[in-house]
Amino acid sequence: MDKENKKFKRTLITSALPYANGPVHIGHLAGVYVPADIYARYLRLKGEEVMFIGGSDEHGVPITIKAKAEGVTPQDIVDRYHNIIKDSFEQLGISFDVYGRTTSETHRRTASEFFRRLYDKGEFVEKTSMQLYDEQANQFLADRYVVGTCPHCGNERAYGDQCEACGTSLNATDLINPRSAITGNVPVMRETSHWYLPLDKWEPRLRKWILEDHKEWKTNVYGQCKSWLDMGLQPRAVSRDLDWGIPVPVEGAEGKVLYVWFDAPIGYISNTIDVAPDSWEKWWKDPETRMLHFIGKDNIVFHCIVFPAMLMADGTYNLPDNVPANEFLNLEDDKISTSRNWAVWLHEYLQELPGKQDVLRYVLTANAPETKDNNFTWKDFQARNNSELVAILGNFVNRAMVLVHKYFDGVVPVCGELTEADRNVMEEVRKAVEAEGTCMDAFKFREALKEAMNIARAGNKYLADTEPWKLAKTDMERVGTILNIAIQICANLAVAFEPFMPFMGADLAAQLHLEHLSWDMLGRFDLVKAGDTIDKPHLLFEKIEDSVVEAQVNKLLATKEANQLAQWKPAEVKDNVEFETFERMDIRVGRVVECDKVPKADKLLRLRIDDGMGGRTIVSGIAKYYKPEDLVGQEVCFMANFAPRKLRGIESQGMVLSAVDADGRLVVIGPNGDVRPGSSVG
Ligand code: B3M
Ligand code: ZN
Repeated sequence: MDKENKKFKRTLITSALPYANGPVHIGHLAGVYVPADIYARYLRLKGEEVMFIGGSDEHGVPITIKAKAEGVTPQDIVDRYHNIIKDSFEQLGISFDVYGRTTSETHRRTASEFFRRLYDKGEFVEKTSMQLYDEQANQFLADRYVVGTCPHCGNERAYGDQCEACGTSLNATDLINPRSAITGNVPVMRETSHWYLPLDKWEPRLRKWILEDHKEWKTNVYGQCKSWLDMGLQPRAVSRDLDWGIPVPVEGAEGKVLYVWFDAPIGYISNTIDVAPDSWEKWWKDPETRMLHFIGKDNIVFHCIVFPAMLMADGTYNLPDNVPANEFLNLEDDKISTSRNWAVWLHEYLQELPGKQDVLRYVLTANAPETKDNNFTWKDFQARNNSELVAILGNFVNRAMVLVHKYFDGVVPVCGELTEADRNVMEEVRKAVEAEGTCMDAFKFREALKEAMNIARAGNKYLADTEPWKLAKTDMERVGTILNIAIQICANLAVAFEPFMPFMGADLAAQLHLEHLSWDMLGRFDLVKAGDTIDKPHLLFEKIEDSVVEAQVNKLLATKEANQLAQWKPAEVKDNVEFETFERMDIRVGRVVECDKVPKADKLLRLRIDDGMGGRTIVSGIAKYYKPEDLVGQEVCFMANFAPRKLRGIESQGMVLSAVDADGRLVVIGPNGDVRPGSSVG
C-alpha cells in the first residue's frame, strides 16, 4: 500500500457532508468522522500534504420537511444545525481544514457552473415523465415528500427515495399506496420534465475502473458496487421540482432545483475552493493528488458510481483512489434512529461527559463498524475506559513518570548498558509501531489502535518484569536505564495514539516536554534526552463510575418509553354486537366503603362496595395504581352479574371497570356526577 501511495504527492480527504437537519450522533462519528480524522492526522504526522474537507449538506427534502413541521424557514433549520454540528466536531478534535456549507455563495456558483458545463457538453438527457403531485399542497412530491409501502419488504413507512427497513433505494413512484408527507393525501400523477445523467453511458468505464482497477477496495464497498453494476445502471434524474436548493441554471427551468445528491458532492469541491481559492485545482485535478472519500455504507453508490460519473462527464477531475466506507453502528442492540431519538448525540455527550472526547474517540474506534455492523453499549464504554485506558495506558505512563520523579527528581536518567529484557521490550515496541503503520495504510484503524495499545501493554510488562523499585537500593544505574527506556516508551505512546486521541497525545507530549510529534519518532528510544526534566505527571484518564453510565442508560430507557407512548394506537374496535347482547351485561354504580391490600398479592386490592343491595366484595388488580385510602369514598362502575370467582381465597363478586392507558396504567371508571349506589349503567 505504502509503495502504491508513493506515486501521490498529496492527499485530499473528504468526509460525507452531514445533513443539517439534526445534530450528529455516534453512528456518524464511528462510520465517518473519527476514521477520516484518524487518517488525516496520521498523514500529517508523516509530514504529508493533506487537505481534509468537511461541511454541512443543507439542501434536500428532509430539511424542508423539518422546517414545515416547526413553522420556520429551511434556512433557519440549516443555520441552527450547521452551527451545532460545526461546534461539536471542533470540540471533538475533528481536524478539518475547512468546514463549509452548501448554502454558501461559493457552493451555489460552483454547483451551478458544474451543472451548466455538463449541460453545455450535452451530458444530460432531458426526459418527461409522470410524477406524484399533491393537489392540495400544489407541489410535486419529490423523495421524502412521499411515504408508502416498500415494494421489497412491505414496510409501511418507506420513503420516496429509500426504505430504511431494508435499505433499498427507491423511486417515489415505486411505493405502494403512496401518500403525501405534507397533507397525507393520496397524490395524483402529473407530467414534469427533468434532466438525467445517463449512468448507463459510463457503465463500461465504471466497471473497469472499479471492478478491475480497484480490487483493493474494502470488500463491503467493492461488493456493493459490483451488485449495482451487475444490475445495470439507469439514467438518474439530477433535478427536482422543489423550492429549496440550487436553481437549475437553464432557461425555462423555473421551479426546478438541482437534486441534493447532485450538488452535495460538489460541496467537497466548493469547500476546497473556499479554503484554497488559488490552489484548489491542484487538489482536484493534479494526477499526483490522491482523493479519498470517507462515508457510511448508505452513501456508497453516490460516491463510487454517481459522483465519479459526474466527474467523468466533466472530464477534468481526478477520480477517488479509495472509498473506505464503513458499515453501521447500533446503539444498545438497536438501530440508531434520528426520528426515534435513539442515539447518543455528540453535542449532548460533550456537555454531559465533559473532557472525555478521547474516551469516545477511543471506544468508537475500538468498536468501529469497519467490516460489519457493530454495537455501542454504555457498559462497554465504561469497561474500555476503566480496564484499557485507565488500567493499561494511563497506568503505565503514570508509573513510569512517577518513578522518574521519585528516584531522579523528574530528571530523565541516563540509559546505560542494555540487557536482554531491554532489547526485548524495544523490539516489541518496534514491532507494534510497524504493525500499526501497516494497519493505518490499509484503513484498518481498529487493528492499528490495538497495536498502539500493545505498546503500553509491553511497557507495563517491562516494568513488572524488571521491578525497578526493588533495584533502587542496590543498583541506581540499572534503575536509570529501565526508567529511561520506560520514558522513551511513553514518548512513543504520545505519537502512536495522537491520531486516535489527540487531546491525550498533546497532553502527554507536553508532560514529557516533547515539542513536536512526528510519525518517524516511532520505534526510537532517544526521544527524551537524558538530563531533560519532565513534568510531575497528572492522570491521563480517570475511572468512570457506575452512576455516570447508569444516567446515560436511564436516558435511553426514557426515550424508549416515550417512543412506545408516541407509537401507541387505540386497539381495533371489536366485532359488532346486538343491543340484546349488551343488555345482558349488568353494569352498576357503587361506592367503595372499605379497601385494603390482599396479603401476599402485590397486584390485588379487596374492595367492599355499597351496591345499594346490601353490599358486596370485589377483588381487583389495581394495587399498583391506587392506594387503598385513595379509593375509599369513591364511586365506581362495576359488572354486577360477573360470575363470582375466588381470588387468593376471597370470593370476588363482580368486576370494577377501568380504562387501560397507553402505558398499561389502569384508571378506575366512575360516574361523572351524583348517582345513587345500585343505579344501572347502560
Ligand atoms: N448528506 C447523506 C448523509 O448524511 C448526505 C451525504 C452527502 S455527502 C456528499 O448520510
Ligand atoms: Zn423495504
